[in-house]
Amino acid sequence: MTRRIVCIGGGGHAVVVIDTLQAIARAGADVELAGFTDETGAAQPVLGVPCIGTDADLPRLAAAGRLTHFIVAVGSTRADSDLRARLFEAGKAAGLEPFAALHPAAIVAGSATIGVGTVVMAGAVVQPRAVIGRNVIVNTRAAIDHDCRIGDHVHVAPGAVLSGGVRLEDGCHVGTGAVVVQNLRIGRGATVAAGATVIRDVAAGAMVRGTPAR
Ligand code: JB3
Repeated sequence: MTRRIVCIGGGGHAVVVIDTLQAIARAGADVELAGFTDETGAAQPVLGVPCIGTDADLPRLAAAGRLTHFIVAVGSTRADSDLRARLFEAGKAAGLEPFAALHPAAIVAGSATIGVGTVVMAGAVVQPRAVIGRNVIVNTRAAIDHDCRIGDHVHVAPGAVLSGGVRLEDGCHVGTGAVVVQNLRIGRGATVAAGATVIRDVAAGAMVRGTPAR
């Protein structure tokens, strides 16, 4: 059955999510990108995909069968760290299923587990026995090595590297190009700044930066 997918959000992150879904469709998956929602409900098309309203329209569109699945396509959460989690719950409350989108040019080991609603962008690598939660962003060229465990609503930004056995708790953000050495734990909602090198555990809610990160 065709999955009719809506992206929740229509900004910079949505461009990459939409391109990923278009690549998946070109590779032969039975998916249709029905549109995106944003705060205005009246934005210009993105890569040819129309804005179909605001999030308030989702229950009606789901009930009419025009949509079956969703992806949270808002990436930036600096002003509101729970936004992606809230939008995930809103999509489900509208009666839609979260869709996991793996770009055909991502490498995902057969023994890795990818949660619902998670996106794995082009050039990312997810190694054996990694377990990735729900509504996670594994952004462009990020590397998740063997046995990592990643919670829900996490963002691993472009080019970030997690060595083997790293644990990221729910809602973490690992910034662009950051490195986390093996077997460390990054606590719930913590932020690792872009370019940081993390060599010890990071407490829940903390923000660390620099090399070594503190
Ligand atoms: O660096 C990279 C590769 N990507 C960045 C990404 C992680 O974060 C990107 O360059 C941007 O810095 C940022 O992308 P994002 O999150 O799409 O931000 P922005 O381009 O500012 O667009 C935000 C979009 O979210 C706009 O279309 C808003 O209308 C929409 N939005 C905000 N709140 C919402 C809501 N859309 C819906 N449907 N519902 C909301 O509650």
